[in-house]
Amino acid sequence: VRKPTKEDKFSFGLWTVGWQAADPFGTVTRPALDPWEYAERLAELGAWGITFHDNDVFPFDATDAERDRIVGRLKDAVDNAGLTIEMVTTNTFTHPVFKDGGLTNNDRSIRRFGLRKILRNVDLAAELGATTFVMWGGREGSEYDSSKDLGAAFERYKEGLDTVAGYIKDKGYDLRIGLEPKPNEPRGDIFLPTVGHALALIAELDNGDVVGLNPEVGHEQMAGLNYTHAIAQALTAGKLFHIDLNGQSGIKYDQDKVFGHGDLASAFFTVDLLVNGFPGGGPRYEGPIHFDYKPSRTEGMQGVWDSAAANMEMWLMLAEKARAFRADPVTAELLAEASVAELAEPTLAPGETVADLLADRSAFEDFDAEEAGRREYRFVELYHQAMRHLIG
Ligand code: GLT
Ligand code: MN
Ligand code: MN
Ligand code: MN
Repeated sequence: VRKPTKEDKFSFGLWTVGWQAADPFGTVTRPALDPWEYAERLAELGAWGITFHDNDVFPFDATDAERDRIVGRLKDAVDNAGLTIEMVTTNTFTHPVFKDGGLTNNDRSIRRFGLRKILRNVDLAAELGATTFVMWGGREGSEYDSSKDLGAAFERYKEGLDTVAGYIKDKGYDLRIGLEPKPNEPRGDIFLPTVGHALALIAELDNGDVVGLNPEVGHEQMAGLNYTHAIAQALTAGKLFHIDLNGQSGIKYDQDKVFGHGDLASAFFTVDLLVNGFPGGGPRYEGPIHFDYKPSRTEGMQGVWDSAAANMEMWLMLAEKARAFRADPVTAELLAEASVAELAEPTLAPGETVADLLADRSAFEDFDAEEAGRREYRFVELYHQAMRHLIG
């Protein structure tokens, strides 16, 4: 498989390769490098972009001078390496002040502090040329239902998002917010647990036009849901602003494995959708191919770079196979037998009214449901055809 190039638009969070592998049961297993060292190495591997939280780059309590110096140093490295800073996000989860959340904390003074930290980082994101501002509300939630006025929590979540989105619009920044759903971890239950929950909340916002989704593979799969369906719905809603690709094996803790190292068949169909689009056309995802994984705790620095490269290689291998799958005449025949193209045809004819439908005897009175119930779809054979391309 060919080497990744900038045209592939591969992008990585600095917190991915930069994860030192401390977990609830053990200390770090890897050293910390400076942020620009990660950036330079990612560029060498063929990445196009990087993303980061404010505090992946400078400390929580950095002075303005320190912040400017470190950000400037990173920006120089990024420019020299020909990288793009495509997304910036805010850490509102590590410091103890955020233990009950930022935007939905019961403590109003903490909510005001959280908003200020986010707005400050929106300015930085715009200054660095990022076009997506991810908001993962990992600490927005609860362990105990008695701990929150849940109605007020959703009001405050909307207030916070509308404030940030309104600020972006007032400033005229070329920036859109990508909400990142997750069902649990670190909170027992996180608000906006799935893509569907986030879409519903966005529809209630005043400034929802600049608010969309950054769905993560593992986060939907932790909830037992289908990632490809989730991004498909976000796409049709015009809300798929960004993606977090990684691997997860079933409903358990957030594994953040290499893309494809969890549910491989699901990863294939995710790539099929992103590379080939819906079979009948429609909205396409044009954004970065962003990986949000964690090199496993067993890995040293060699494993960090091996695994970063593995994400990109996995994408390239699956993209090649997905293209071949769609181009294969056998696939075309099976798609036709399955009536896949027919689903793109509106159920009512152009201009047809409900009254027309009610008057159409062929649609009901003369319709042979028994006969239609006997039709073949050959969905299994079509899926197996995909598997032939994937592993054949
Ligand atoms: C954190 C989380 C990720 C989010 C990051 C953005 S932070 O690592 O687990 O899924 O994408 O805030
Ligand atoms: Mn994750
Ligand atoms: Mn994560
Ligand atoms: Mn993520």
